[in-house]
Amino acid sequence: YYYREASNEITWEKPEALLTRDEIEANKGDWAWVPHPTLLWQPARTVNEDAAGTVHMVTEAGKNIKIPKSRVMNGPETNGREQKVPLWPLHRSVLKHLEDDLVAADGVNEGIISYTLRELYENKSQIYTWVGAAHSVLVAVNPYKDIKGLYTPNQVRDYERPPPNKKLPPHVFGIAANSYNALLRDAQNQSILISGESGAGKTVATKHCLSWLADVAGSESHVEGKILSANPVLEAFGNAKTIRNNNSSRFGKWIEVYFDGATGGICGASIQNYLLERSRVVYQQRGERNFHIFYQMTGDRDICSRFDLEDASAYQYLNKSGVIKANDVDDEGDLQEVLAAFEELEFGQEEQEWIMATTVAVLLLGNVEFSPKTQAGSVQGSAIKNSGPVKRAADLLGVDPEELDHVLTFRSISVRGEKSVIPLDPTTARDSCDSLAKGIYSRLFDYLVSRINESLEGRAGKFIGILDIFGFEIFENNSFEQLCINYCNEKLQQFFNRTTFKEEESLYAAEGITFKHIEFIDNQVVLDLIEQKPVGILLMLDEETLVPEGSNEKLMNKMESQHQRNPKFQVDPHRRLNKDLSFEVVHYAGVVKYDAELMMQKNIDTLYADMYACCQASSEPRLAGLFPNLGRQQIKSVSYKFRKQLNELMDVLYETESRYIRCVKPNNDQRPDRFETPLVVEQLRYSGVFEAVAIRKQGYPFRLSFRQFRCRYSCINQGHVYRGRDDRAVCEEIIASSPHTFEDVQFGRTLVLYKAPVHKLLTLLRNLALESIVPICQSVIRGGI
Ligand code: AD9
Ligand code: MG
Repeated sequence: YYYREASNEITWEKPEALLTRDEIEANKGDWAWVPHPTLLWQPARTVNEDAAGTVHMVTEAGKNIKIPKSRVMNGPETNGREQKVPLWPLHRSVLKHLEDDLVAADGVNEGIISYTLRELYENKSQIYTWVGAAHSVLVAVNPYKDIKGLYTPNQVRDYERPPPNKKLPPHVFGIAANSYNALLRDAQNQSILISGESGAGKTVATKHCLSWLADVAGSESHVEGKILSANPVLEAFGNAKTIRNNNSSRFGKWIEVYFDGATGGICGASIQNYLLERSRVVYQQRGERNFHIFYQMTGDRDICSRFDLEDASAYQYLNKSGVIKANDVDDEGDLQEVLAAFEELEFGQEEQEWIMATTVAVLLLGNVEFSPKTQAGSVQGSAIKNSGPVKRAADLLGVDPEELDHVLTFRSISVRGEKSVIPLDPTTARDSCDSLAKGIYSRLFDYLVSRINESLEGRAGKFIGILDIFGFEIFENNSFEQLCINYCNEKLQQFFNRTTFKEEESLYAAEGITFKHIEFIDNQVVLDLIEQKPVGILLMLDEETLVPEGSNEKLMNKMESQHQRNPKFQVDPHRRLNKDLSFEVVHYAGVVKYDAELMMQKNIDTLYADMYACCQASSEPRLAGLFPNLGRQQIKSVSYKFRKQLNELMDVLYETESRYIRCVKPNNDQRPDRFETPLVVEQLRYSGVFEAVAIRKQGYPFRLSFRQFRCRYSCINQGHVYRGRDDRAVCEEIIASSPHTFEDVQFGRTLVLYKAPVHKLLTLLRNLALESIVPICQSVIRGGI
């Protein structure tokens, strides 16, 4: 529908139509989205099209532009699928009345969605936008600055008890509040799924949800204080400065907060962690840091003297990446918070001492140096050059220093049942020392999580679960880690599509209205490619990891012959010639090229048996406890463990009512006031926002109770008096007695349901009605009443 401003009359033309070239000619002056060099899309109106194939247009700012027809003809519609689409027509009034709900906006295209988010962000400092009137999906754009008054106690209270007659703006507290209210009302478990790429604001959003719940549902046992205290500990050991985020979480987490059914107060919580980035312990790329805790400890005078620690620059695991001090990271202050959190979580003194000692031991393992041992002119293994770090590490770990020395330089293998010991050359010895450091650190992290869980008083009652997990990743080089992460996102995307769609249909059924079956994209084919037994990529990888002669190359060949006909799996036809070990997966968010070069190595999570036994024999019961006896079949791959965790999580999620926060990063420089549209649009596509808007729009995205509808729209038929009548009858009459035709309005049991074009028409008529009423009111006021 086009609202022609000039004549101030409403003309009703083809709804949602896309103009053809001929129509562009015939519809001169209509608004449309056209390409823009930096904003991606801008609104402009057609003037004419010349014979040379150029379209002449005028932008919103009055600038004349010319666009080759070819550019105009190719616009990516909805979620990025390329279509032959001419100009996207646009409702002029949209630019005046920005909606804070993307479903209420005009169409599902990049133009309107990015325009809405940008205008709200830049001109109104409004970082939150709803997707749909159900307020179960929120888009949050990271402001990279504190927005005054956004998270005050007043705001907390407003979302707890919404003031009558005040429409609250979209807010992360709104998501928390909706979850909490639904939990109390329906006694059903709830979930909040937070996604977005690194630095988008997931962890901050998680903290806002938790702090809102703690403020509103705090209990006498003060367990909410402990829940908030878990964070500094987890962040010290699990977060690090990366080039994308100075405080990047290097693990995923799922927190369940439990509520007492009778009082509504918090009564406990539990945390599950996923895929800690262990490799960071021994290596960081330039400009990044190791986990915060190492710098916190080496920067503290007291801790340094207690553990005989030197400055961070003295440690190989810390001094290779070029950064020791990170901007905006207050290592000293954060350490004090960690220590206070340990107290709050009731970690004993001796236990805290052990945690620190183990952390120091990991650091010392990085300083062990190996020199070649030569025999008869050839290298025969290695010897430890500097005994200091090994002795000290052994002491802190409670293991025998000679034993540690031995397991670092030799490995026992068994060939056909016979055991023998082989010496390790310096490079292999260094690698295996690194794997010991990673093995100890990641187990220490698991230990912290399980101790925090003990302190959080466990599970009872209904819960709200919050998921803060890595978003979809496409890097230049993608490997095993990205495959796991993207697999996880693929799963969550399926969950999102299925539940959104199911929710829509069950609402229509409950309202007793007729509806068309909603189409949605199910990504089961990609999921099968990755996880199906026994030929999914991750299963084939596990299989290859188990066979003695397995190699990444053989894995690649097997995958190729198994999946060559699968449309979601692609390899370069010349790959064997070029010794290329890469394959592509067509994910819902885009095509990702994975390198299989190190897949097997990355999938193995076991320490060499000797090292394992050495730690198991530690005189420190806590360390020994991290290395339990394993039966052979218990030695599982990283992928196996992650798949198991993920499937368990999915089972839990399918039993909850879910809400979503899609976090978006407006620029790559962590700077305020800079909104780069192409970057934002890309993320919206990855997080399925276009799909979400499309699903909601297919159904009846607008639903008001009879009362709400009556209050809002009885003004459109001026002169009609509805006083004293039933709400439903009034609603029906508002629609029936209007001179305009409303297509697709449904009256359910409790709601009026309708689509975007009807919403637009109603809003327009209401605005026109109010405009004509306001002057009367003003003249009445001026008249002295
Ligand atoms: V990562 O995948 O863990 O690397 P996150 O968790 O998505 O990432 P995080 O929440 O850590 O990102 O946010 C990054 C930074 O953005 C924060 O340290 C803040 O400086 C900034 N930020 C995020 N959200 C907000 C906000 N609502 N208001 C102000 C914010 N600043
Ligand atoms: Mg984070």
